[in-house]
Amino acid sequence: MTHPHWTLSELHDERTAALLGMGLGITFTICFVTGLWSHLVQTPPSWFSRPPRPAGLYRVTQGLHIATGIAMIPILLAKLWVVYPKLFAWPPFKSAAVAVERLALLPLIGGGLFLAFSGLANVNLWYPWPFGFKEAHYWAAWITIGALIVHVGAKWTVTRSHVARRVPPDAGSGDRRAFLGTVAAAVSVVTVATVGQTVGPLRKLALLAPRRPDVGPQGFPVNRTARAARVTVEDGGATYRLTVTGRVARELSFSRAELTGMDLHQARLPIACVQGWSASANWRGVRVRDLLAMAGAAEGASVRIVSLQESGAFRSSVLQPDETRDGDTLLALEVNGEPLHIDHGYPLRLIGPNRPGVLQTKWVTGLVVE
Ligand SMILES: Nc1nc2c(c(=O)[nH]1)N[C@H]1C(S)=C(S)[C@@H](COP(=O)(O)O)O[C@H]1N2
Ligand SMILES: [Mo]
Repeated sequence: MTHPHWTLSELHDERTAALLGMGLGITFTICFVTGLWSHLVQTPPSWFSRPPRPAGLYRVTQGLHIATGIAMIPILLAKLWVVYPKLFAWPPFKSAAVAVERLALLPLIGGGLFLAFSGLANVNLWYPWPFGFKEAHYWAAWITIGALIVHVGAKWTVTRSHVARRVPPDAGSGDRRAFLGTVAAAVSVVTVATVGQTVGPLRKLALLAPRRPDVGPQGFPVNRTARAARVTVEDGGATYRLTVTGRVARELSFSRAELTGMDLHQARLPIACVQGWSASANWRGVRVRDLLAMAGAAEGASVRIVSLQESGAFRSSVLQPDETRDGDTLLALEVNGEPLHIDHGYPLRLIGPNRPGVLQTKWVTGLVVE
């Protein structure tokens, strides 16, 4: 056992900062790319078509986004602790290059802390701010990566020589190892305690996950309950209808009993919530493409899915042509062999392959062909 006795002079050095910086650079890059992907699939521009396959892709990319985002927090705090004496070095600007490098630290540190804080708050469904989470988090990511590129450019040579060990290790290397070991241990602990929300065998260890993947009605979590969404199903569903309208040859309307009597299809698909938890289930329901064929809609149409929920961002979503064509894109009546619980979307919910959780619309009452 070494007794850590880190002193300012020994650890506030370039090598420690360089190694932590490498760790941050790698995790931030993974987090940034998976975040861009998430933004692209949630708000697809006209040139982009969300691929329905592989069915579990979004589950992996979003799981990585949340895992790397959380793993970064201890590394970021350690790095700030290591470099903070330098942040206040005087005079602030020795040359123009140093001035640019130091000015870029403001958006870098501010952006990094904002991303970590807003991301963690979102995972915990806590919105202590007046702006939209998605947009703010997205734009902060661009500002931060811009500042990061400037920073990496400025530090490249120094970092490389330390990582390649061209600079001989100094007297403080034992303490540094202990310090970095502690940071690595903290990263492992927070990672194991969060990835359990998407990696089944680790679920018992998901102590930091606000929603455990196996806890909730019918064995998986609920992000927004029917009560929170102010959805009620009157007369036990007797007056419920699903309508198919828009650009169709004939408009259709079904009761739940009529849907239950149709040709049903089963698929095992995950709900992969943007907030990092995911869970697979066996869904059974009507294929969207069968309903569209019955209504005489054009092949490969886009379809707006409308729910009984009257307000809120997730009350409606769009299926793109590749998704409506996919035979696993279902309006589910049952999950894991039982009729849907109202919090999972009874009387009817959308479930499709490789869609972010926010787009798996619950309490569906209408398909509008566009
Ligand atoms: N109408 C409606 N559908 C919705 C939502 C919502 O708020 N309203 N939440 C979405 C989100 S964010 C997720 S992760 C999934 C969760 O589905 P579950 O509650 O069955 O697990 O439903 C989605 N469908
Ligand atoms: Mo979600």
